[in-house]
Amino acid sequence: MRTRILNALKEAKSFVSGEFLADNFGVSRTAVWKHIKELKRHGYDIESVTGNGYLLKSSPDVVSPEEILPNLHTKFIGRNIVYRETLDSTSTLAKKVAAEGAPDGTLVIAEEQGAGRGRLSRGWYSPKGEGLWFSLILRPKFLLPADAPKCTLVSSVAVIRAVKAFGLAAGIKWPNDILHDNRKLTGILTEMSAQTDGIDFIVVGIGINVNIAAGTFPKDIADIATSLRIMNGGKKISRAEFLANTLEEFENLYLTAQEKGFAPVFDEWRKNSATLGQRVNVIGVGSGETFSGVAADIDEDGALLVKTDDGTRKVLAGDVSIRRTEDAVSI
Ligand code: BTX
Repeated sequence: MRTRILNALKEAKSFVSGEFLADNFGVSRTAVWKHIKELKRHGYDIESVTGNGYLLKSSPDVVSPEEILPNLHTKFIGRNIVYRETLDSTSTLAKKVAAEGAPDGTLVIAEEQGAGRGRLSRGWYSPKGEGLWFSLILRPKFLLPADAPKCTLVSSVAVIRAVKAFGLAAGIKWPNDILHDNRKLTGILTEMSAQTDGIDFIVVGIGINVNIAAGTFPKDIADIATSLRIMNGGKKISRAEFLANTLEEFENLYLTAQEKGFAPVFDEWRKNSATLGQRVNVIGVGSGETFSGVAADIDEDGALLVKTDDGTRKVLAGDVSIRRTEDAVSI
């Protein structure tokens, strides 16, 4: 009800009477007033004038369902939203609610994460209100457990499309980073719960540095991180709009993969790759084995094909850390 009242105020762009809202939504004027009070408590600046009603003057910069849903035109991605102001990790909560039966496409999103997770127990810096820190729950009947890493590639193409829609540019570093000027803009963490006979659910966790200002990243990542705001000459970008764009692109790509297979998605991935054609060092996690070669292509599994002096080696996501040989720092 609160969302519907808010939408009515947003659409009107002028005063709306309490009586009109009450009649329209079949509730009492006192109930309307209570919802307005609640919206004000959440940071909406609403003017109330006796005889005129309510006027929405400004909305807070939040990624609550009230702000996301009016912008979002998807069939199932993000239609069910779990929103928190603060969380340890959206992926940790997503796995919990997925195990409890949350529907396909559920979005778990937070304004800030206290313990955002990267791969291999690394951390992910997730300051309040300055980025998009979210996880999607997927229940793909058309995929086998071995296909799960392909969702990382789908996600990176979705983010690239959204970046382009805002007039900016970035490239994909295999398997899970979006870079601009060789600095990390986005990280993607794909996790799965599966049985021998199929996938129970996949959680794709995506962290996008949206409005983090130049010079404010913590020291340890100051030289390797960037944000859309920095790329946009210091101008802020609407997180709710960027999210809606990313989710719509994700759904389009996911449905394409379901109907036609991953080939068209992988072709777009190749066109936006910052890895292909580069000389890379591959570092086996656990095994510690290291080799170098030229990143030649990705195959039909989304694995990276690296040409070495001894032939072509197939590199699977999750097993390796990969660096351009000329990179001075590890990212
Ligand atoms: P990764 O292991 O490839 O990258 C982690 C590394 O990236 C860190 O060790 C650090 O060097 C660097 N880093 C940390 N925070 C940032 C940042 N904000 N911007 C740029 N570089 C950074 C990448 O793992 C996968 C990250 C997924 C994060 C999302 S957020 C929503 C969801 N919830 C959750 O806990 N994780 C995912």
